[in-house]
Parts: sequence; structure tokens; C-alpha cells
Amino acid sequence: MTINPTRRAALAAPLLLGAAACSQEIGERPLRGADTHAAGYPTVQAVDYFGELLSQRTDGRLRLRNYPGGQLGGEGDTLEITMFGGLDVNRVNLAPLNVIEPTTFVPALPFLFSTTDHMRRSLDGEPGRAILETLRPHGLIGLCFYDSGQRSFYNRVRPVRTPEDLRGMKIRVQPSDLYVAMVSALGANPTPIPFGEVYQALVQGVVDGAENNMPSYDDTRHHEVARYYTATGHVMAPEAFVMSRRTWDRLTPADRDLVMECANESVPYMREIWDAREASARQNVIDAGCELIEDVDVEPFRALMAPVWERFIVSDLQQRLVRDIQAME
Ligand code: GTR
Repeated sequence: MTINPTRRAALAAPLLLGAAACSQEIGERPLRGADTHAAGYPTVQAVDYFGELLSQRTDGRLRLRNYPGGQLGGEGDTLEITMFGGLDVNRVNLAPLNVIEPTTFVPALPFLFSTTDHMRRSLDGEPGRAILETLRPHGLIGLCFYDSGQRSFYNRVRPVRTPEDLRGMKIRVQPSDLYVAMVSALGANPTPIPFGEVYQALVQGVVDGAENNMPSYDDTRHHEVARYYTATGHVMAPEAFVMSRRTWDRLTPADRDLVMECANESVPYMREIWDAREASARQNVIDAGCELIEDVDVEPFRALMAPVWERFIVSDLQQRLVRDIQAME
């Protein structure tokens, strides 16, 4: 993977940090992690919890220093840093992983999962494990998936009830071809922008809207600018918690088991916080005066997604994963 010049500056500081870190043994320094979300967001809390478990179970020998709020850069950048070993762990959405590993398109397919329960069972089960395993050749160990709810469209222009209402709108998407194709298929104009820059893009009218889950819509204050939220729930792609393979390879087998154990235990913890946060975020945005369009008929949206599935699901492995997930409904 090549790093373009504009990203070099963003990468430089943490890479230096990483170089210094690499000369120290694991255990002499804390493991370092990153999250694009602010402190207190459920993913950050889950990874902090993972760190606490790890520290308790090793009497502080293994501990974590997590850098939330996108301090170390956008998810694409921090993922590269993790692949190079400059960060030990990272919590990212599936979208930046789409760029490096095609199996990760599967759980990001629009309207693949029918319910939250279907999504959780699929990712806890064999399909989820198989997808995490495909990250290994890219220098990443997939530790676990966390919930990311249902992504839905919001905008500052008008209430959206049909794909027709979205037509021509400039919609921010995550930097992933799948999201670009999805929004194009709905007749809108996709604009890939890193998460941390979306608020300004909305304020300045660079984009008319975006799509995300309710806690992100609330937490980022996008709802202050884009008042219309339509519960399309089109994507239920999870969050991924990964470890750099370089770090993993330096752990003892017993420590690897412990890392996996603590990651797995952080999943139910995260889900509990997540469910509560979804409810409180919904209430917050209602209180803030946003218009929630929750009785939307999603069938016309779903009907336009066939070409997206066809374009991104091409290999035997991807097709098998899709079939297995559908069979678990
Ligand atoms: C959030 C997700 C972030 C990031 C963000 C985005 O739901 O938790 O990791 O992917 O969406 O839209 O960029």
C-alpha cells in the first residue's frame, strides 16, 4: 500500500511514536490504540474496558493507552499505521477495511441483515470469524466486532421518504467504493470525506447530508445542521477491533489467548452500552428539534441495491459468506 504525500504529515508523528515503541518490548510500555470517536462513545468505552481487563489479568504487565477523538488521524491513516506496527490496536469501522480486504464488503452490504439479532448472530458465528481471519495477511489480527447500529440518511434540505427525495443531493460517504456505489445507485451524489471533517462540510454546504447511526448523528452534532433523519437503516456494518500483527507476533501464546479473551468479553459489555446509547441519542435529537422520519418504506431503497451487491460480491468466498449469513436469518 502506498501513502500519498498529503497523508505523510498525518502519518509522521505516530510513526515516529511507533518506531520508538518498537524498540521497547511489549510490557515495558502500554499498548497503543486509536479511535475516531470522542471519549465516552461506546466503542471507546469498550476498548478501554478491554484494556482494564487486560491490565487486571496481568497485574498491569499488559496495559492500554487509547487515543480517542481522531487524535492520531482518520481511520484510513491509523489503519495503515497499525498495519505497519506503529499502533498496537485500533477500532475502526468496516469501511476502511473495505479498501484492503474484499470479504469486509459482505457485512457492509446494504440490507443484508434483517435485524440486530441477525447481525449479532452472524458476526459472533462462523461468518464473522471467517471475515476476521482474512485480515491476517494484511498485517492485522481481527479481535472482535462491535455494534454500529443501523446507518440511515440525514440531510439539511428536506425530509426524505423515497429515493426520489434523495435525488441530486450531495451525500457524504465514508471513503469506500461500496458506499460511493450505494449512494450513486440511489440517485444522489456521493462525496467521500473523513469522519472528522463532516461537520464542517455540512455547515459550509459542501454536502447536503450524510448517513450514519443515531449515536454518531447525535455525538458529532451533525444533527444541529442536518435536521432531517430518515430511518432507512440501509447498512448494519459493524465496527472492527484489530491488533497489529507485528504486536501479536511478539506476544506469548498465553498472552494472545488473554488478548482474545478480553476482546471477546468486551463485546457484550459494548452491546449493553450501545443499546442504551441508541435510545438516549434518539431522545437527544428529538429534544434538539430534529425531524425523525421513522415510518419510511425501505423497499424502494432496497430495490435499487441489486447492482451494488453484484458489483462487490464477486469471489466464491464472498458469495458463500453472503449465503451463510442469509441462512442464519
Ligand atoms: C461511525 C463509525 C466510525 C466511522 C464513522 C464514519 O458510525 O463508528 O468508525 O466509520 O461512522 O461515518 O466515518
